[in-house]
Amino acid sequence: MRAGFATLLFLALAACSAQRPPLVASDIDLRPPLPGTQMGAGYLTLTNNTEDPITITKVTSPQYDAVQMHESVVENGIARMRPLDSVTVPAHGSVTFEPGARHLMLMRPTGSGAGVTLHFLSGDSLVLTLNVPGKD
Ligand SMILES: [Cu+2]
Repeated sequence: MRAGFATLLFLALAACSAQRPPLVASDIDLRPPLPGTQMGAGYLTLTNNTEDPITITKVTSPQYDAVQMHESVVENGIARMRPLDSVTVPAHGSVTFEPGARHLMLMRPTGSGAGVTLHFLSGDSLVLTLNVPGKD
């Protein structure tokens, strides 16, 4: 009985992941740092295909020393950015990173490779890896 349940669960997960990955990125627009600067930005939409919210707590990239999730806010008429500790993609919902709002900050390029790889983590779990080819 126990083995039967485990097998069934495995098949269900396999079928699910084959058709629809849990987290999907679209409208990806990465803007590398301009010459002479150390900060680029990244914009994209994350869509959650699962029944549960997915909370992104960290983003890493081999091509950057640090990647931060930021939010642009206007305080006393001055536009500022503040780091976000986490971003939650609701169950069957989407979250957008776009200019003037929530965005990714690509900080200090390491100079490795033409494209950019981004790893999205939820705690210790890797929930999405994106390989974005370089533009030329
Ligand atoms: Cu920023």
